[in-house]
Amino acid sequence: MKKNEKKIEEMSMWEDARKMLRKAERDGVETAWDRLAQQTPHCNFGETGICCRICTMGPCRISKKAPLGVCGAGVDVIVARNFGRFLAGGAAGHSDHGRDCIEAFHAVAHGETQDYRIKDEAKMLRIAAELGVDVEGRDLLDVAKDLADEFFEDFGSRRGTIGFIGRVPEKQRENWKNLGIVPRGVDREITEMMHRTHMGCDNDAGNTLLHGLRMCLADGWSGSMIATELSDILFGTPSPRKAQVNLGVLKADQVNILVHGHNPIVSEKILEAVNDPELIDMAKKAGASGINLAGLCCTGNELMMRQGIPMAGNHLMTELAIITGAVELIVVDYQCIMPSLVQVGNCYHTKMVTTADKARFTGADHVRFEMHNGMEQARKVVRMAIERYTMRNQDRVEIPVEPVDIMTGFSNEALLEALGGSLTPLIDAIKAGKVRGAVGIVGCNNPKYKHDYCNVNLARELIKKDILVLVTGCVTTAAGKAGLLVPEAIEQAGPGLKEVCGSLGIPPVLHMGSCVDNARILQLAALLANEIGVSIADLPLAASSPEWYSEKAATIGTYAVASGIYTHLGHPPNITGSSAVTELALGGLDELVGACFVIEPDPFKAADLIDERITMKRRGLGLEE
Ligand code: XCC
Ligand code: SF4
Repeated sequence: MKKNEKKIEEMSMWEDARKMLRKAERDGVETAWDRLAQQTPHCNFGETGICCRICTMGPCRISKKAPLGVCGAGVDVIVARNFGRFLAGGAAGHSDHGRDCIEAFHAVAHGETQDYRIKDEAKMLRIAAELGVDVEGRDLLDVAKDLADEFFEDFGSRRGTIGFIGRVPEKQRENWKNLGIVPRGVDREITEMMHRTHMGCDNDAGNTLLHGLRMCLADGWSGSMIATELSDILFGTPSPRKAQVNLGVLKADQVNILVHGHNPIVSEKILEAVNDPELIDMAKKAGASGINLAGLCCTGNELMMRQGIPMAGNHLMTELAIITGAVELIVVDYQCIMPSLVQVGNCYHTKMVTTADKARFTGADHVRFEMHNGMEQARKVVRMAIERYTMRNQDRVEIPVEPVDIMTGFSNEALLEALGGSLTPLIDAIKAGKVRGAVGIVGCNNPKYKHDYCNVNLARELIKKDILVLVTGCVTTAAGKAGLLVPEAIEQAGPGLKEVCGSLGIPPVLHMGSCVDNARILQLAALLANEIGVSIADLPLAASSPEWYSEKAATIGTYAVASGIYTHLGHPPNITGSSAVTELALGGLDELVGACFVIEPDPFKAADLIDERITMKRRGLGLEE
């Protein structure tokens, strides 16, 4: 028992997680940490990226005795191809989510749905005008039809470049042109990556990776950016508001529903349904005091940013949330949903419901969400949850902690408003060294780390150094639980950041949204660069994903680097079998795009490395001796 106690303390830094891990042991429930132990040690060929399964002359794995695959491919080519396909998976994930947003918007524009509408008309008109759609004196829905078509065009291959290319600082665009990495279309770049990495195509590791940059740029500046902008248009542009985080947001006496996944198209409707008086009445008849909706992962971020609904947890909390025994139903769309949730749910009374045909889980109930029936389906899901409540065993319920308050909702629009309408105060603060720079800490959890330890400590260290921190994705919940997402957190910041954030009444760590919302950070970086008249690569900025796990996180890191933002990762992707690929990622890219990756598992050392880089960039701008 004592030994396990220690083990559990090493698994997560949080009390709510530890208590649920102990409960999992008592209840005989297996979690990701147990399965990681079963999978350790990992296959060395896989971990270093030197196993090729691209054709059936293989599979081939590279060793001293066998340095070439059957076709003659060497280790650099094999690693580059594997990594290229890894990045393609991430780009496809975000960008297909973006496409789903366009389909929803298209359906609204064409009057094919009553369940969705244009909520931020001003933003829609602004973006339509930005992309060259005629807006003067036209009917709103006509503009929307044209804008939907504009966005759809970004996915094809008929155009020379993606639509938002105008947002990229000119110096940078020129550089991309010279390198041949201006992104053309989202689907085109992803398809081309699959083509290039077919046997017998791109057999030059550097060339494959350059295309990887282009593909990831298409994800960041198009697929993800479209997802963000359209979600704002359909559901409202986030503005600062309060919310709460951790497992304490679950309510022992209410019907608890969790939304998990990424796309607000589903979760926004569930939120509407839980506020339906008829359904609340039904819940009361079933013996509950009400219906409680909480989020997980990125769709949780989306709802928290716009509507202030509470966040139950991040990636590694998803199984643990069910282990509270208090969750009636978990409704998911896609991405980052562990298949194990079905089994964990079966250990309690928790029903899992899938909504997207492209993400079905054996053992879950499928309630297909379509544009025309979103509201009806959402009500159905909520009714299912209420029925489940009568099956709950209250003796098995344990809600481990009290919730923690946070502040959320920092879209660029909101940030600009907080700054009084222009970036000048922020730029002045950067010039004066009060805010020495900014770092986006983004991404996931990974059971290979002590859960959230690196996410939280990196954020803490950076704000101490007067570096503003922006968070998205699963780092949000980590920062929130650590008390960093409230204005009072300025007490933990360095004197300059404390002064600036204190006078604006904002936290030193700002929540900017979900994973696709990293596009907000790109846009902010571009706005700053344009305002100062430099390229993004010249700015004192960095990005970090300390505990990343997913293909999407690697894609985000790659578009950050390709956009000129120095990017820290806690551990490398599966590329270390090739020194050529590794050296390019960790250094060579700096000469090409003005930024590269850096790997450092220790958050304190990582903070120092990032700090050095920011100092270097400040010197480059003449801001520091
Ligand atoms: Fe997934 Fe977006 Fe990672 Fe969290 S942070 S584990 S990718 S939910 Ni993007
Ligand atoms: Fe082996 Fe070449 Fe086929 Fe890869 S593409 S499996 S290295 S023969």
